[in-house]
Amino acid sequence: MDRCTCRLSKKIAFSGIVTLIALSSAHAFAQDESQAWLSYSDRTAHTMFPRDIRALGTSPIEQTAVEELKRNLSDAGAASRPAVAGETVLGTGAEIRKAYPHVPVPADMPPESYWMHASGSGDHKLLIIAGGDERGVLYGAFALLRSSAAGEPVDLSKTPLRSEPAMKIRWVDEWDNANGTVERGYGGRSIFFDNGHVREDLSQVNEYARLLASIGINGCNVNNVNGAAPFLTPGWLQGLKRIADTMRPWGVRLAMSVDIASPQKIGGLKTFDPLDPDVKAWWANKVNEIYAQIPDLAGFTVKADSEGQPGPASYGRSPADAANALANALAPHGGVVLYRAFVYNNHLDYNDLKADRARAAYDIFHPLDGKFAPNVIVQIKEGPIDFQALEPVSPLFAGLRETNSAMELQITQEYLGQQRHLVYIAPMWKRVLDFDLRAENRSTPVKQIIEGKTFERPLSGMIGVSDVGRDGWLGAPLAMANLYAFGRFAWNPDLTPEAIAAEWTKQTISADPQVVATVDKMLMQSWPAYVDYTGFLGTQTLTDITGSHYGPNIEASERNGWGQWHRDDAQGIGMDRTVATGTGFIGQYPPEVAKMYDSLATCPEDLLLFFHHVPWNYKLHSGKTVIQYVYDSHYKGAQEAAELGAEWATLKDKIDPALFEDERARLEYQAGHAIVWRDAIVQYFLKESGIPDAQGRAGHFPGRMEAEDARLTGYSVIDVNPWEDASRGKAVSCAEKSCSAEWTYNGQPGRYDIAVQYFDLQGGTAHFTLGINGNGIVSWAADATLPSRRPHGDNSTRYTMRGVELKPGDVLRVEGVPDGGDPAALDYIEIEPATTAPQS
Ligand code: GCV
Repeated sequence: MDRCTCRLSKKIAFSGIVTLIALSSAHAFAQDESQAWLSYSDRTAHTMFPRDIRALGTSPIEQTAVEELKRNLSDAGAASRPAVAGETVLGTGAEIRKAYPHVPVPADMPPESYWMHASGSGDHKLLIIAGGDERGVLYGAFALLRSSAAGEPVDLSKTPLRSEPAMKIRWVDEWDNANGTVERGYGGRSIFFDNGHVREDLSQVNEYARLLASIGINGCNVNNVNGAAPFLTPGWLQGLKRIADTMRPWGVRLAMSVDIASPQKIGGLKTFDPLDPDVKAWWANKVNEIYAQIPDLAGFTVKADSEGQPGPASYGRSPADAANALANALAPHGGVVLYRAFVYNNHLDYNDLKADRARAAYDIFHPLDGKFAPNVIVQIKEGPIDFQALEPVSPLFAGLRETNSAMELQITQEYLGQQRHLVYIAPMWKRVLDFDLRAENRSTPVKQIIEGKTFERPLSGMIGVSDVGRDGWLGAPLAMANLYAFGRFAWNPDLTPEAIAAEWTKQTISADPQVVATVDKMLMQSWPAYVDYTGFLGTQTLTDITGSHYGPNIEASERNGWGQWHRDDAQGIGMDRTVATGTGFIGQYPPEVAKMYDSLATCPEDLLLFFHHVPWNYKLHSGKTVIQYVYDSHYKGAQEAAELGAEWATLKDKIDPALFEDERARLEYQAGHAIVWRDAIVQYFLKESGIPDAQGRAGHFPGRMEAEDARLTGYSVIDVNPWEDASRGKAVSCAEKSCSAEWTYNGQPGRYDIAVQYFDLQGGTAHFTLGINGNGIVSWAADATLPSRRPHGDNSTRYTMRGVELKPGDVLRVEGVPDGGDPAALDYIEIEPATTAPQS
């Protein structure tokens, strides 16, 4: 059966009634953020089903499914829904067939699939949820709960609902460290570990596994791919067993990252050469020891010969040698090895115009195609560099035809605003999934490759680096749409980002059509906006690539060994990756795609500078020059970021007030930080190219008054590094108890918004006051948690006071009071016509 007959875009109808979108006006606002899209609040969408619920089997997973349906019926808002008489019965296909021989359960249900059917009437309604196995039963239960959020009504008595996952491997990876920190995690400390141990309280692990199960995730790798060796020691294995036991009732299998040097690091061997017989024996024994405690361990993930992690290259062995050594140990137990293709040299020579990090994965893994054991899956990041704002698809997906492959995506927003910026990544993922690599000159979209269809691979899938933490999972409520979308795509990559956004919004925030339309619009706008203000025409995210990966830092990617280069100079910009004159990376793609990228005429312009080096005045198809595009796209991007806040403002009084205020503040911050990005990139490339902005914006800020030009008391002028992160490269910093900067206003009288641009550093909470003519009008604390302890684009922050009456001669004064390591540094103030109407 084609999985798209699954009709998940339909609401479920059961004997005529049956779906309800609860829009009670007596809001309980009971949703708890930790439940995310499973809050079952009275605002969100609900499906109705017969209230007597039972499972035919006794397995923990079937019992979990029953409990989840009951939880839905007993949660907030359920009382306002009419009850449906009759029975909801869950079981595997075999169990249902035995108990209800008349029910037409399909004979060919694959593992993890589900089938739902309704019959009967009055008090004898019967809703059947059958699973291809126990996990399928649980997925069916969650599909039932999701169904009213998913689309048009369908009568289950006439049209049973059937669905199966597109991909076998649907895992999340967590980069949690033994000490409880999470690498690239922005939602607080680990839910799994603390101070070198598995946490005593695993209740959040239980809730997380519930969320994962609801979107069909079947594996969770809990420890970081870096520094994994200690996790194989006996004490850790006992703790990991507890995690596995907690996730098992949700059908989520534990996986773990392993360090390929473990035989030496913790095993006492003199070598970790994967071909050494003692090393092989060590792995076999270790794996037996693990399975004795965790009989359903899903497998190992390996990062080797990458970013300082040890690897087989130390012994002249290949990734296949290393992967197979582990795979052979795991095979008797049914475990798999996810061997990461993120292997590259981070000491490349910038002066070598042929050097190219993008080439690494294909150069290393393509020659090994067919040499991996059947239970090895090569885990390939979606792009050839590293989760940038925009990259082309990795050519390796087409380069492995006799090897299992899976795609690694990042749910945590490392290079995408770290959850402080709203970026719904599903449209980017969709672009990757749908990209047709034209392998063998035929249609071979990436999604079909990782479904295992294209090259008939038995194992394949999607892995999302999630990095949840204890503070609201991803640390930002709307970022949870990304976790949700990841699972939904892994189940069905033919879904659209728009449909997924609507499903998520209806279940998480509200089923009110205006809310759904607005939130979905915002989500869909957010990634293009982020690309517009952070990295243009394929230059990737122009951030500090050796540090925080957050704010603007254009030179950080250049002139070092990391290879995230964009090669800009006074004449032009871009990496020449063509076959004839460049690094030859383009030649790694199948011929039709390579031809498209190789030619300036056919290369998609949003990736132009990823593939080509062009002069600043190179004309795009629109007739606009590249440098003018830089100016225009950044002004547009900052404007788009501001619009997100304006759209959200229309939802006041329509959604949970706490959520409204939380996201309002986030979007206000984002709009300010988008201006930091815009100004950094625009002023940097204005200086570099020497070509002015045809619209006169770049380098001209009519309403801006620089801190270094103010009458300063206590403040000293400092150079900001990198210079582009401050207006004109300078700011003022306070080494006294308190300092002030004063400007005299000389513009037209009227109502204005006054923005104060300051640096909110870690290590203290500075305080600021903005005053006019000696009267303080507003104070605020610089108490955000932003990367870095010195002033630059990571922590440049904007506070805006709106609707202030000003007349010529008014004296504006900002007072800064440093605290600890935060010197209350100031960049400028900016006075712009008020954006809000006066209060009547
Ligand atoms: C786990 C990027 C990240 C690293 C990460 C690495 C990887 O380089 O910045 O934090 O390390 O990718 O995927 O292994």
